[in-house]
Amino acid sequence: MNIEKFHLSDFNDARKQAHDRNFQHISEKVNNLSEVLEKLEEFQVAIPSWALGTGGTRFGRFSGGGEPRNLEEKITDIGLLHALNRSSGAVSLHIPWDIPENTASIKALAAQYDIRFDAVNSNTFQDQPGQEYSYKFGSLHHTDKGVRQQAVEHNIEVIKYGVELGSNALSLWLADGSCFPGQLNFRGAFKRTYESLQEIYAALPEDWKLYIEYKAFEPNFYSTTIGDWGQSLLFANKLGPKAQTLVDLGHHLPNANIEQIVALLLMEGKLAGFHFNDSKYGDDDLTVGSINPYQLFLIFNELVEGMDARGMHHASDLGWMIDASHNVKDPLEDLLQSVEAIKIAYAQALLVDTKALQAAQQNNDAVAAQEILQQAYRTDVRPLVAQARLNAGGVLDPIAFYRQHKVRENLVKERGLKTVATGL
Ligand code: AOS
Ligand code: ZN
Ligand code: ZN
Ligand code: ZN
Repeated sequence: MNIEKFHLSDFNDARKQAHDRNFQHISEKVNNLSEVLEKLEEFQVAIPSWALGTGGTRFGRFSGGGEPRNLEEKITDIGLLHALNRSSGAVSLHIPWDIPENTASIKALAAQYDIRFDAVNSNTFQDQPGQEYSYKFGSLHHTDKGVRQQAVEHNIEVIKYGVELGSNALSLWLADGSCFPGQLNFRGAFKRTYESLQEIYAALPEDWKLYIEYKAFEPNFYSTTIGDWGQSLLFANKLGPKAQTLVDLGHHLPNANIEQIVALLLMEGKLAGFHFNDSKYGDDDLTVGSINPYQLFLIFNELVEGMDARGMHHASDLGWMIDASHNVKDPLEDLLQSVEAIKIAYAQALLVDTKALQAAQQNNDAVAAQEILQQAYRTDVRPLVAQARLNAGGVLDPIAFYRQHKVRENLVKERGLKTVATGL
């Protein structure tokens, strides 16, 4: 499905007057307006190849129809998102769910939509047809050297795909752990994982990063071998400068102070980036900002302050990816909402009066500190985000456009009603 340029401008023209009023109102209050707009325009969030279909539950998949049937159609869907919001110019690929049969042509297709390849994800949490060893009892931590070797080789193969596509990071999440006390020797599991990771690390090209994701529980319910940021950071520190810790927002125990974790990892130069999502209970993988947008803002506040302190470039010095997937929404509308939530939190963080906040902290003035943060958080920054999108060639209201132009209906017509995309 092609979104013609004239559709976009017709749509924007009809909304321009109302938008201008809102934008005028907020621009009077922002003193670094052009800087904020520029940063918002530049900021891109990678779309995971597994989130373009419904899913996210072990208990059933309920396709809404028109789901992408192959990698080409997934790239096309991301191209559609990017055309609307100009902020989804990257894809995070999962191997083997989305093996590119012809990397050159996939790369060319992505370039056509102005999409680059973010971190590539390996999978040693499922058995694939024809594979020699089973991952039932883990992969990189397995007691059997043969299983570990198979998992290492898979990761090296994923790196090779990534190199061909122009990616520069391997994102690694392990389901390895144990379900019952006594099942696993923790130190043994850690040491074996470290040995396996060393082999993968050694296969990284010069300019590549290894993102080490952690997760408190699930699918293992007693211990996870990379269960928290401490364990991930231990590995990352031992391995070397290319290895960093990836924070998936849904992978913490309830009420964890994620913004503090983020601040410290960033300070140590060990923050790889994010898997954005939201959750109420665990790894719910819900739409970003749907449950706890204040937490998201507090995380971005640490990011902006911490990245500025280290002279880092917001848009490109960390990996920004969504990792969410569920059954009840149209996945494309859901992704538009997620990207929007991320940009809103980022915009709010850019409005924080950092100097005043630092002064309040210096004086132990908790009241002033809260006022400063909430002043930014309670500002309606949506017109800023919309203006940045407009400047970049997108539409003022992506979801309204999507519905008005019956994008899903068109995709169903093109691809059929009974389609199930690969993914969780
Ligand atoms: C699993 O819980 C992790 O969030 C993974 O990052 C991801 O969902 C999976 O690896 C899909 O590639
Ligand atoms: Zn994740
Ligand atoms: Zn997860
Ligand atoms: Zn998750």
